Amino acid sequence: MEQRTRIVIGGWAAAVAVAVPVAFAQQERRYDDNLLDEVARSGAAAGVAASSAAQPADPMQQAQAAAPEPAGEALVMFDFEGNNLEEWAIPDWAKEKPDNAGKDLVASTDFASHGQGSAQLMAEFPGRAWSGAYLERMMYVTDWSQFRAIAADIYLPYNVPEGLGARIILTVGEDWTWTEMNRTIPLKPDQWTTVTANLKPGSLDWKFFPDDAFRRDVRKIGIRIEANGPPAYTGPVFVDNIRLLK
Ligand SMILES: [Ca+2]
Repeated sequence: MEQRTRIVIGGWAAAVAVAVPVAFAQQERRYDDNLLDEVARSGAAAGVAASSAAQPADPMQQAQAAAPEPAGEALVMFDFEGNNLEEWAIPDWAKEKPDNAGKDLVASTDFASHGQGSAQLMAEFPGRAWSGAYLERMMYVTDWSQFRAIAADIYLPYNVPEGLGARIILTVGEDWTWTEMNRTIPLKPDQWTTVTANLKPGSLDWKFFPDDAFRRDVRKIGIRIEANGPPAYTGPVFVDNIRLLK
């Protein structure tokens, strides 16, 4: 078993990342920072359960839910259930930028693509120059080599003008390299859009061609909702079901 210990800068506790095959329980498991560690300790090799990507609680949400994953299984990392933002936040450095459009982040049950809760980003896009609303979270156990892709669902209310888009951004490796998707995925009003990025070596989804080390040392995960000029929009954007795909 490969074990490596790293000291995370910025006051975070030292984290141990363990490279092991990832096992799934019989039912879909909610990701937490100890999951891969748990698997390593137990040596479990449980059967792989298919993920149900959308299990909304009421018919209204069902109509708006994202399409199920076409193949493979998903490990849900962040589901925002139980009024829990799971350490996602708009970082202070982002709030200080003149082109920041992110005002606040709260847990919500107004819309969800998975379960009943989501993260509600309150945004203020001025509709003039480029602006972006960025939210992020530190990762602790960071070896994603078992996974081919990362995905997140994003919902815009019906009254949002067309023109907003989203990217996933990862901060990877010893040098904390900022790595964003090389294009913005367009978001549609009144529906969930799944933003997916391939994590495999040679993936075309990033601003460089990653090698396998890329997905072995992910330190932060971020999502940015952005507008390249228009539209002007003040209101909520919902994020849910951030997951790794096998
Ligand atoms: Ca959820």
